[in-house]
Amino acid sequence: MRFVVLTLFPELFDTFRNHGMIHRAVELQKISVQTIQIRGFAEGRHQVTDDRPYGGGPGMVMKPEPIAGALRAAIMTVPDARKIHLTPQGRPFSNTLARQLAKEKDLILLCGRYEGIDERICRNFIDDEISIGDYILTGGELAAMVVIDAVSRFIPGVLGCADSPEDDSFSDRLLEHAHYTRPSEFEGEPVPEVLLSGDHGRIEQWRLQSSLIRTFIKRKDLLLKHALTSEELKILKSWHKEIQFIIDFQQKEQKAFKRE
Ligand code: 4FV
Repeated sequence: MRFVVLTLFPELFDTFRNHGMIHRAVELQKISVQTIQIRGFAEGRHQVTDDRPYGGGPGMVMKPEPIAGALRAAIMTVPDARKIHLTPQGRPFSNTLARQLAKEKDLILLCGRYEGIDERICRNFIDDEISIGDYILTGGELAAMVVIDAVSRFIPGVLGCADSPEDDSFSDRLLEHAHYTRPSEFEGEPVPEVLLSGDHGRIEQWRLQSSLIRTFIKRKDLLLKHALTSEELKILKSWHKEIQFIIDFQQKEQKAFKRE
């Protein structure tokens, strides 16, 4: 997949492109991350890319002409690309959306700055608006990097063979189980014995319980968002039974205590 990023700060992507999984994926030619300097399409000696908002108000707005020029140049390079604008107005980004986008041929990512971009670009050039979260950034570049990183993980051959995006948190609806590695004892705290047992059945069961309890404690919303498997439901019911037993026991104790 080719990612073409339209930005006023292309140098921000140099470090991103040259490290870790992204660098490896570029080396393996699984992805490419090309940047286009929007200012290169601005008129005049000062190549102005922003102006005061019509109707007054604080801040500046990105002018439509330089962005339109940059978009047209990008479309020449990647004519079948999906054109995405990173903005707080956009669809919430997620692993599910990342998996969907990974099926596209190429992606054009438009990074805004200042208060935002002229609405006529959004209306006439953009296929999708995506937000990485309900907060305001100073620019869309970090959001573009988030999208490139998460989408690239779903491109075959990008993650190491053992590693599959299908084992992620959120991929199978629950938070990931707890992870441990050597040493088997760290500052007096041992690794759960089951993980050293070599018994893959017991390890799978432990990991499923670990995912469920972490999701229950940290992200209950996910348990109401996705269908659980019968195995997962069985575990929740067993916990429910155990908790009910404890509640009944405690209530009996309190009654006995009051009687005394
Ligand atoms: C953003 C977000 C974001 C808004 C004004 C850039 C900034 C500035 N992009 N998810 N949240 N963008 O805050 O994607 O132009």
